[in-house]
Amino acid sequence: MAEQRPRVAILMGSRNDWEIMQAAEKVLEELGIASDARVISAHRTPDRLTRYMESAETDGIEVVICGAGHAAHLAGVTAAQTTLPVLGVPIGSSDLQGLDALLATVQMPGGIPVATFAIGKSGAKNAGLFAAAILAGRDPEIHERLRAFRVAQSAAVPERPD
Ligand code: RP5
Repeated sequence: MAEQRPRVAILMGSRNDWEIMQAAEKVLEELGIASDARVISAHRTPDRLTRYMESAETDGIEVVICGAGHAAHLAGVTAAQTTLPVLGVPIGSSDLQGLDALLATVQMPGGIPVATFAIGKSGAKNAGLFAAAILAGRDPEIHERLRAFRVAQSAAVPERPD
C-alpha cells in the first residue's frame, strides 16, 4: 500500500514535549490520518519554523497542531506565517505548570487566530480530534471514522461503577 501523505503537522517546541504530543499523533493514527511530527522551536530554531511553514501547504498539510511550554510562542508565530488552521496545545513543562503556556497561546491579538486546547495530554488528544473534524468536512471517510470513534467511546463507558 502506498504511504499516506501527512495532512496534519504536529510541531513541538522541544523533544521533551513529545510524550504529551504523541496523544495527538495516536488519535490521528486511530482515525487513519497520517501526520508529520517535528521538533521546531519558535525561540531556539526560528529559521526551521519559517522553512517548514514556507512549504507546508504545498506539501499537503491542511492543519497544524503546535505544542509548547513556558512562554509558548510556537502556535502564535506559526499562525502568523500561514492561513491554515493552527491548533495550540499548552504544555505544563514550566514551574507554572502550563498556565504561562496557556495564556501565551490563547491570548492572541485579533487577526491571527489560534484555537487553543487544554493543557497537556487531553489538549493534545482533543487537538488531534479537532484536526480530524476539520478534515471530516471535506472527506466523508474521515467523517464516518470520527462518528464511529464517538460511538465506540460511548459504548466503552460503563453504566455502573462496580
Ligand atoms: C518550550 O520550552 C518547549 O515547548 C518546552 O515545553 C519548554 C522547555 O524546553 P526544554 O528546555 O525542555 O527543551 O520551548
